[in-house]
Amino acid sequence: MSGLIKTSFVNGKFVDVQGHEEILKNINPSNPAHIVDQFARADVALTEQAIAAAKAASSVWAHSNPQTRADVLDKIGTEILERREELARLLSVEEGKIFKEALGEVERAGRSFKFYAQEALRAVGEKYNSVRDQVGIDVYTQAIGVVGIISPWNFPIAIPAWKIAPALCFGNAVVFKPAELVPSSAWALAEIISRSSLPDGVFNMLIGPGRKVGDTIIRSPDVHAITFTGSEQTGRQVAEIAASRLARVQLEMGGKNPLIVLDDAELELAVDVALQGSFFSTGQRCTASSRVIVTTGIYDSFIARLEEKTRALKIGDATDPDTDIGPVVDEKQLKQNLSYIRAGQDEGATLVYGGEHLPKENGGYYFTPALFTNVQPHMRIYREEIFGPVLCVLKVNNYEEAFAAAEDTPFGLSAGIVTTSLKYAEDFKRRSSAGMVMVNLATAGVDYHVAFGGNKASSLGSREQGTYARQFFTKVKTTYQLA
Ligand code: UN1
Repeated sequence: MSGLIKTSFVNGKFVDVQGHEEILKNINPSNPAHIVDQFARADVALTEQAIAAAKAASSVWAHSNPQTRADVLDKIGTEILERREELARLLSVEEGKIFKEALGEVERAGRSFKFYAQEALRAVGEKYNSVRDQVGIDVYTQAIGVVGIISPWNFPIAIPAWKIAPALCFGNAVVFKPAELVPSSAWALAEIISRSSLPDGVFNMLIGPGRKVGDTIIRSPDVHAITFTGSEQTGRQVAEIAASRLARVQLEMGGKNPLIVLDDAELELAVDVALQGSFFSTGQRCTASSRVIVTTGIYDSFIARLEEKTRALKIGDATDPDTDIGPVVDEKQLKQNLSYIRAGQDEGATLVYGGEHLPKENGGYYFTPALFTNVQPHMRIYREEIFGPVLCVLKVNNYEEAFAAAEDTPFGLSAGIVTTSLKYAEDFKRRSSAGMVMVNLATAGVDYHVAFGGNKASSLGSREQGTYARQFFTKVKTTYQLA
């Protein structure tokens, strides 16, 4: 542990420790005795200062030269990529994601900044002839103003990056609140941003609790738009408050993503896609496949091979190169996983393997990936998002039954199918109500340069990432002029 107490970043500097703040300890879930960092928690007053600083800086940044914005974003992206190994180690230690996955996440964060560096230079408008003589019309986009960014713990750097980069790219000022479980990656990112030549106040980061910091951001009349990734329950509250004051909102919430495995699938590929989508990153992804829907012909061989490969997975310290699955993020999440395992058993599902707390000397929050069969569609483990490595298998007779089962959920983030049939692959892509559909690929693990998001209870508002992000981070202006 570094002796230093780290702080929030407001109006161009890391604030001084006052001495009266609550102290937040960032705990390593692989080894809870290890305190990664300590933070002085921001309060309502500091959050208000950050919002005021963002408001004051927003109009200069909104009208800044696009080359200036491109250079700032490119510089941030370059440093993230240059320091990828160090940042990945930090991420792995604070979140429990294995190093290889953490490295992928850091690269994605760096590349998001690089993508939006280029996007800052792209054309933004259209010219029209008016239906009235001698009138010209321009339609183009402008910055919205101040954007509130609230990010979750499961992607400590990639999600902040794919929200902050487009916000800055399109000329907005930012008030960013990372999840309290993973402040160290966010702090490292803020430190990189602090040296990027952004004018003071354009970027602010507050490390503190949702009930104070998050709430103040969401309710402030000076925050014009809020982008949030997290639980459905919190997302609904964010949306209600934002709607009550007519602020723009973008929500990415839960998933209960289906993966269909058809008789004609290649067995090894199907098993690997299920393992990757359901168990990797400890199942802590809103895109994880937690419902695997399998047709009868391949069912027995699929389950046998899946069980064999699940048993072979190594659970351990996230930074150990031999580890396949790191710990659960904290004790609360571990207890929640265990309670869902009991609920599944009580409702009559068969626990084929896993679902246990795996005690180790250092007391990490280790949990063996769980494989349930004999699952029925009404069971809680099949309907509710667990956010852990818990895979429920549903047996069906044919593609049509599989399709109906896949659709039977309040969520609609991602959906996958493993098949060698072009007909079923095409049909599934066309008819699925999910926002992202994968064929012969895991439901989780997406590119950084294309639209990301879901439908139904998974998402609200326009898409994140890629060129689609412009819709959320800008407003449209239409001008008319007499020639
Ligand atoms: C991915 O699967 O690559 O919170 C990204 C989440 C998502 C991101 C998933 N917003 O899990």
